[in-house]
Formats: sequence, structure tokens, C-alpha cells
Amino acid sequence: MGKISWSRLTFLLMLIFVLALAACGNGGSSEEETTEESTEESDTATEETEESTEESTEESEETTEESEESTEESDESADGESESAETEPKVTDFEPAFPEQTRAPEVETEAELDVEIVTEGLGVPWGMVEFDTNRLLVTQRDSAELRIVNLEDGSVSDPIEGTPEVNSEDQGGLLDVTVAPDFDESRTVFMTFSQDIEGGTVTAVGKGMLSEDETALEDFEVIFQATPAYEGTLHYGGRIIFDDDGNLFLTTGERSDDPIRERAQDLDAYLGKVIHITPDGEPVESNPFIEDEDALDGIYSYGHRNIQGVDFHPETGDLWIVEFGPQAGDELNIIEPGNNYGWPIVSYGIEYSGELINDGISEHEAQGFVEPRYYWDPTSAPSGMSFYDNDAISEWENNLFIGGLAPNYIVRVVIEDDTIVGEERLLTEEGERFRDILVTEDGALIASTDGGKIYRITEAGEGSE
Ligand SMILES: [Ca+2]
Repeated sequence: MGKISWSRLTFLLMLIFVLALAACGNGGSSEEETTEESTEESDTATEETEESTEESTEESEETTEESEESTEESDESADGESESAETEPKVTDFEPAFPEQTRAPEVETEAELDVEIVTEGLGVPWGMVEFDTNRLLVTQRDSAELRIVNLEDGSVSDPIEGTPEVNSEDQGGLLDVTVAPDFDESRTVFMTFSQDIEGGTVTAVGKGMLSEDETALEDFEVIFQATPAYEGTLHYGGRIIFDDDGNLFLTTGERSDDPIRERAQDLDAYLGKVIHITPDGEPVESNPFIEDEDALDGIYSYGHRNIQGVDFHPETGDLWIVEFGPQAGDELNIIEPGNNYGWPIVSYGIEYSGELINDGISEHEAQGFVEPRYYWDPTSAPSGMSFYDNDAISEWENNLFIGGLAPNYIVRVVIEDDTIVGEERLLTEEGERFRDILVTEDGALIASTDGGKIYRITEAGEGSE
């Protein structure tokens, strides 16, 4: 125990220190951690619990089940069937009710595309609407700001004054935005947001008038609250869209937790519903449960989980929605009045814990519910969506585009006779959580991301100057 031992000890300590440094370096360079880091950077401090759970599950599968994936791929080609756009293995044992209900064949856009970042640094641009040619009203979820983004020069206005107080914890905040069909005269802007009221939070709809100088929303008032309130900050739904009669469809969520999520099945609660209201927030007179004493008059359809995207099919006029599933089981549904879409009784997904939901029944129709037109297994983490109701990129006409949060891509869905016949994943290399999608009047596909970016996608050589 002399001088020699001391120097050996020092040497050992240094060795440990160096090894520890090396270990940190290795960890940081693994793909998993890099992805997670960039997600954290682009996300605000209030990480969306559910989405991040889903993301890490997905990522671990990615690394551990690569061999399984390649087996599956070769199986498919041996069968002579066209390969699915989905290359990851399923996370459930469920089988589709009909062959085209999941894992559609991969399609590829033939046109050469220009992908341009119009602006960045926006926070979480949750909702957007083209209120004037090539000018968007854009919400920022967490800061509850509404701004104008000019797609031609990329400029972003100061926050518009007069927006509502929101609860911006977790998935809450200022959500969707749209304008009245008569906006040019009425200047009316509609927004959805998570609102604190007695007993908890609700998804609320409000409206106000955009001042002529576009700096303020005047006389903002709340016109609808999707009661009951709940002490939680997840699954607000929150998309709004006007129909041809000038009424609004609002989508809600079932507030996520067990057992509140069971209220998606109850007709005396606005949770987990598609809701149909007038611009004043009153139930539309033709609504399916208006004669039912025990049901809320605003309900249009029920049994939904967390509806994050909504649009009308340009040809059929049908209302399509995308709802965020649990682990797998995200659904595309065609909404008809009075229908029950089954959540949380049936699902093509499983709990995040891996447990079965209810008794693990996936078939909807056999249980008296409406089958989804399509579902994803594993998840596509679907958010905002828009049909391509334009012919600027002719091969995209009437296709559906959906933002994917995790994995990070835009989903293109090709539909024939209400059947999904093809799927493509776009902008897979950008590493962005795609939040909302819109198609401009001149046919550009616009996508916002949680990283605060707004992308414009056009056919190369056209659309952008
Ligand atoms: Ca369902």
C-alpha cells in the first residue's frame, strides 16, 4: 500500500472515466437516440405522452425485428402479390375483415416533385386554412397564437389579438382553424381549442371576426363545448369543417383514460363523437338523435377514439375521418349519421401496454359496428388530412393525404369506390412530425410539422416561382 498503489488507482480511475465517455459517445450516435433527441427538440416541454410511447415502441421494434421483416417481404414476393407500402411487421394478431382493409399495395408518384420549406420556427402549427389566395391562417397549439403565413414570400405576421384562453398542457392548446363560407363578407373565423371550465377541460369551438387590418379577432365568443368536462389533457379531437349547407362538423376525442373513454359509446356525452352544429353552435335539425330524448342533439356519429383529420371526398361528397388508434388500429372511416364505429368495444389495435382491449375483438361488423374502410398496423400516427381536390398534379386527383406524427411521413392514399387500393409514404427523409395538411386553390400540397415548419410540395417546374 505505497506510492505504486496510488498511481495504479489513479490510472484505474482515469480508465473508468475514459470508458464512461466512450460509452456516452456510442449511445448518442445510435439511431434510436438521435431520433428521440430530435423529437424532443422539435417538441415542446409538454411531450404528448401517448404519441411518445407509441414512438419508442415503434423504434424498438425497428431494431429488434428486422429479420422478421425481410422474411415477410420475401413471402409477399413469392406469392406474386404486390408489396405493401408498410414494411414493418404487424404488432397485433388481428386479421382484416376484408383484404383491402389494411397494408395496401405501395404506389409511387411519377411526377417529379419540388419540396420547399416555406417557413420555420412556428411552434406546433396544429391547424391551417387558406383564407385568401396563398395566405394561410395558422394556429400555434402551445402558445395559442394565430398568425398569417404568406406562402409566396414566406412571411409570418405577428400574433393576431383576441384569441381565446386555452389549456395548453399536453395535447391541449389552440387547435384547428377554418373560415366561414361567406368569409369575404362576414370575416368570421372559427377555431377549436381546449378550454378550462368547471370540472376540467373540454374541446370548445369559438368564432370571431378578423379585423380589416388583420391584426385582431373581434367579438370572439365560444359557441360550443363538448361536455362533459374531464380532468385530463389528452384526446381533444378538435378538427372542424364546413359542409355545403354552411353547418359545421366538429370531431372530438374520448379523453383517453380508462374508464372515461367508455363515454365514446354514450349518447349523453360529446366525447368520442362527430358533432354537427350550426355556425351558432346549435344542433343541426336533421341530426340523427334529435328525436331521442336521452341523446344529445348535436351528435352525428359515435364510438370514436381521437379524430385528428377530417375532409369531404371531392367526388362522392362523403365525410371521411381519420382517428388515432391505440397501439396500431388507426382507422379511416366514412361517416354516416347515427352510426357507431365501435371504440372502445372493438379495435384493430391493442393497449400501449400490449394487453388486449376489451376481449381483443377486432371485427366491427360482426359486433354490430361499422368496419373502418382502412386501418394501420403498425400505427401511422395519423393527424390532419386533406383530399387532393385539384388537377395540378393529375395523378393525385381525389387522393387523400394524411400527416404522420410517428413514424414521420405524409401518407398518400389512393381510393377507388371507397376502397383503399394504394398507399405511398412521402417526405420520409425529413424527420418531421407532420401535423396538418391542406391543398391550396392552385394545387400545392401544404404540410405543417411539430418542428414548426411549413412545407409546400408542387410538381417540379410548376407552382413555385
Ligand atoms: Ca372503430
